[in-house]
Amino acid sequence: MLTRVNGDSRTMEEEVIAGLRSIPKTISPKYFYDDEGSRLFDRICEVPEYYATRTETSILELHRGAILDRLGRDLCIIEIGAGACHKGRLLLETGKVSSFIPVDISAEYLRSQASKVARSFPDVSVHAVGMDFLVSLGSLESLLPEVGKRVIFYAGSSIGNFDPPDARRLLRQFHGLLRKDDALLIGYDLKKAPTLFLRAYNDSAGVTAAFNLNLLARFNRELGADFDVTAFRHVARYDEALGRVEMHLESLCGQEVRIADERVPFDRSELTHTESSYKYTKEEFDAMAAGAGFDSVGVWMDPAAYFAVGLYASREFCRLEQRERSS
Ligand code: AVI
Repeated sequence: MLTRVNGDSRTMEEEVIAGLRSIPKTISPKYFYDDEGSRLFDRICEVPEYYATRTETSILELHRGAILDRLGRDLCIIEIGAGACHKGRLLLETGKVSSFIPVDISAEYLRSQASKVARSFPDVSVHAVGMDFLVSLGSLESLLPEVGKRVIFYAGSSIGNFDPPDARRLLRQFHGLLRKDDALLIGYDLKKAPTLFLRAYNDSAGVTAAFNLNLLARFNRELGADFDVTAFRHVARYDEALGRVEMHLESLCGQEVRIADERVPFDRSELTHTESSYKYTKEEFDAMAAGAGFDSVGVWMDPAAYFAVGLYASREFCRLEQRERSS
C-alpha cells in the first residue's frame, strides 16, 4: 500500500534562484537526487574511498540482533528516506519486526521497492509513504500503528547533511512522532583523520565530482538554464573548526548564467556551496539527541570507529522543552 502526502514548498526554480542570489551562493543538497543524481549516489556508495555506506551496513549486519533485542518484538520500523529499503531489509531479517513504514520523496520508486519488501516478508505489514519528510513529517502520525513499539530509522548519516540547529529540529520532529520509550535508530559519521574525509569526497574515479556537477546539468535539463558544466569544478574540503566536509562548485572563469528570466553572474574562482556533511563524536551526537528528548540506549561502531549507529529512547519532555519544540 502506498500513501502520498503532498506538502507546500517553494518551486525548485524559486529556491535555486534565491540561493544563487545569496552571498555566498548556495544550492540545496536536496537537488542532488534526480534520477541521474540518485544513480551517481549509488555509485559513490561503491567507490573504495567512500566508507560510510559499507561501514554502516557492516555494523547493522553484525549487530542488528543485539540492537533490536534492546527493544523487544512486534516493532514498527519507520524508515525515513528509505530509497531501495536495503537497510530496512536488514532489520526485517531479524524476525522482530511486525510492520514496516518506508518513507521517501520518490513515491513511484518507493512503491516498487516496498512491494518487493512485502513479497520477501509476507508476515510483515508494509505501508509505503511517498512524501517530502522535511515538509510533511507531522502528517505521518495518523499513519502509524498504535500497537507495538515505534522505531524511527534514519540511516546513512543523512542527519549530517543538516546544519546542527536544523539537525536538532529534525530530531525533535522525530521525537514528536514517538511515544515514551519508542526509539530512534540513527547512523552518523564519526570525526576522524581529515585525510580520510578528503579522499572519501574526492574519489579517484571522479564519481563525487560528477554527482556535484550534475546539479548544474539538472538545472539545464529541468529549468532550461545554460550552465556550461565544463566551466565549473568540484571542490571538497574539511573544515575542522566546524567539523564538516563542505562541497562546492568553483567557477573556473568570470561568467554569466541564465536561469528562467534571471542572469546570474559568477566571478572567477567563486564558490557555490552545495553540501555540508557534519561529523560528530559520540558525545556530541548524544548531546544533540538529548536536546531533542532522546536518551542514549546504546551505540555500535565498526572496529576502526569510522561510523556509528546510535539507539535512543524517547523520553517525555519537561514542559519547558515542549514549549520550545512547538515554537
Ligand atoms: C547522503 N549523504 C549522507 C552523503 C554524505 O556523505 O554527506 C552525500 C554525499 N555527498 C558526497 N558524497 C556523499
